[in-house]
Parts: sequence; C-alpha cells; structure tokens
Amino acid sequence: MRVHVIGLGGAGGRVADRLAGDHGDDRFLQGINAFDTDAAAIDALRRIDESRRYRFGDAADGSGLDGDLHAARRLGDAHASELGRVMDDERPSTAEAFVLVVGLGGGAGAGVAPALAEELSRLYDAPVYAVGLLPTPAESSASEVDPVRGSATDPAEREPERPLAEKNAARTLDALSDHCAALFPFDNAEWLRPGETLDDARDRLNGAVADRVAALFGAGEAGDGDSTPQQVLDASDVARAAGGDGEVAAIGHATQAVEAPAAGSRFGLGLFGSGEPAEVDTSAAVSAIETTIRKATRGKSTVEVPEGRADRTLLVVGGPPSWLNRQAIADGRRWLAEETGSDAILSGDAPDPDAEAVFAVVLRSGIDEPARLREIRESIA
Ligand SMILES: Nc1nc2c(ncn2[C@@H]2O[C@H](COP(=O)(O)OP(=O)(O)OP(=O)(O)O)[C@@H](O)[C@H]2O)c(=O)[nH]1
Ligand SMILES: [Mg+2]
Repeated sequence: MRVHVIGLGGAGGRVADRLAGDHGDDRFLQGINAFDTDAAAIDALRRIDESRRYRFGDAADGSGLDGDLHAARRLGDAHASELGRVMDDERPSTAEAFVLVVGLGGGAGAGVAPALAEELSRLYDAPVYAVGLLPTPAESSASEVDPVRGSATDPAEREPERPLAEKNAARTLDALSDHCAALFPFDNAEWLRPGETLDDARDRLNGAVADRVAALFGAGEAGDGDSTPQQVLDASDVARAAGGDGEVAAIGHATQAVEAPAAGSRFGLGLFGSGEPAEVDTSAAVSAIETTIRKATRGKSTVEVPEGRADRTLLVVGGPPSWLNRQAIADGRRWLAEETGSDAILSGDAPDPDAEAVFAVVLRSGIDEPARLREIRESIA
C-alpha cells in the first residue's frame, strides 16, 4: 500500500529520516515529510530531501519547545493547515494511509500531532495512523543512585531530562486516539539493553521502528509484478485489522535468512528453465515459516501484548516464492488464531523473487492495555 509518512519533532524526524535512508526507493513510501519548530533538528536530518523538511511556528524562534506541550498545542492548532499544504506536492490525495511518527513525551512533535491528524482526516478519506514513541521511565524520574559510582549523585546531575515526559505522553495519547484510526506505540524502554540510555540506543531503536513500519505497510509492494501473491494484501485489509477508532495496536516482525533459490544454483545448470524456480526442501520451508510466525508473535513487539490477545490480527508472510509453503502458512494462521483469541485473522502473502529471507509480520489491534501505557495514563489520573 502507498503511505505518506510524517515525522514530527526531533524523534519523529529522525525515524522518518531513517525510513527515507533505508526504504526511500521502496514503492510503499509515497510521501515523506519532517516537521519541527527546531531549525537545528531539521538541519541535522540527512536522508529526507531538504524540500521535504519544514520548520514551522515562527513564534518558537527556530527552537524546540523544551517539552512545553501547552505551547506546542497552540502552535499545532495554528499551523496544522499550513503543514497540510506543505505536503501537497507529494500527492497526498492518492496516499492509502498517513503515518504520523512522534515522540510522545516531547513538546513540538506531541503538540502538533493531534491537530495534524485531525486536519488530514478532515481533508482525506485515508486512515491516519500514529506511531508514538513512549518515553522511558528514566526520562521523567530523577535517578537516586549513580549507576557507575553506586552512590547518591550530585543533585544537579539528578535533574530528570524531560520531567513532563509521561504527562505529555498521556495527554497526547488521549488526543491522538480521538483523531487517529489506530495508535502504534513503540515502547523505547523495552528495547533498551541493560545500562543503556535512550541517547546511546536511539539509532538502533529508530532502525527497529523503521523496519516495522516498512514491513507492515510495505508488505505486498516488494515484488516487481512478476510474482503474484495468492492472497493480495491491500490497504483495506490493514485498515480492517488496525481498526478505525483509535485502538492500540502492536507490530511484531521476524525474518529468517534463506538460501536464494536461484534456478540452477543448487541442482545443476540448465535443469530448470528460466521461468521455473529451483525446488526448495519442503521441511526447510515449513520450518522457516513456522519459526518466523512464532517469533513475530512471541518475540519482542513494538509494545507488550498482554497475554498475546487481540481483537483482530493480520498476518503477512513474505519471501522468495518457492519458500512460501501454503500449508505451513495455513497452519501458522490457525496457530495464530489460537494464540491471539482473534476471531478474524486476515492474511496476505508477499512473494519477492529477490528476497533473501522469509519474513512474518503480525499486526494485533484492540489489545489489552500494556503495563507501560497504564503507568503513563495514571501519571495524569
Ligand atoms: N525511539 C526514539 N525515541 C526518541 C528519540 N528522541 C527522543 N525520543 C523520545 O521522544 C520524546 C520526545 O523527544 P523529541 O522528539 O526530541 O521532542 P520534540 O517533539 O522535538 O519536542 P521539544 O524538543 O520539546 O519541542 C522523548 O521524550 C523520548 O522519549 C529518538 O531518536 N528515537
Ligand atoms: Mg525538539
């Protein structure tokens, strides 16, 4: 499906930049923009073309808003339609979805996201999804103990980085759920390694976010037309699975490298005509598919899925066509129905003759509230 990705604020801009770098030539990425009040943050982006980056809100004097959500909301309301117009030369009317990416604990991005979601919903029929990066607990709490010295730190060093991060996130999640079809939280803390800070890890985390966004929205757009999926996945399948009412959704993703089944490479030259792919060992294909579906489901997801349960689930399995064993995919689908308790499992396949891995994407929507989201919500209760 064709999506228009909009990175808002520092974090959103960096994730969008990563998408442009890793997937800029992919067909699913029809449009991309980065919007921030902070001129330096916009300048620091590398992969998004300059014409797609835009600093808004002169009232902020070219700076970030330092977590001031109140000021940021005002700017968002004042500038949302201007931002909508900035997107115009990328033909947003033909996008099949809009994907806002935003760090929920900040000022500029979190403040403008709800107004922009509302504006895009007003202008276009396509659903607006929000990928919201959740603040880590450490950002808004002063750490008592220095992790290196093991003693109490100097009070000046204990200042939390973004004291309002959780409260901003709670308010922004609330507002976004009113204006977005579905919310995809990404739990930064879950993805940190022991002892690592968000600053240390952000490139890796942004890569993980970009991969998942690309895997979900890019599934079915990879092939170049000469490999037809048996079950075509389109934008309305994703929309049905994600929901339309601001539901919380999680993306699981796993890949397993497989031997490229180039004709002739394993079974001797000339045995197979150019149109005929070499055979893949059935048990190897079955096992690759089973493993990736399980890993995408039970492995680390963008956000915790309590009990694995979901109202609706979408499964996409992709890879070289000869590895996409029908029976294994059908079995995986049955397993997933059991695992999630979803009555509706939508599924599609994404054959890609050039792929060197089998992959699975599992989208679960209408999940029970993850513990981290409850903590964030309760910060303003
Ligand atoms: N995954 C990820 N999360 C980030 C990154 N940078 C910041 N965050 C998270 O996003 C939140 C918001 O940070 P920013 O995006 O820098 O904030 P902003 O929208 O620019 O807002 P102001 O600078 O306050 O105007 C932080 O509280 C972090 O939790 C990043 O590069 N990657
Ligand atoms: Mg900023």
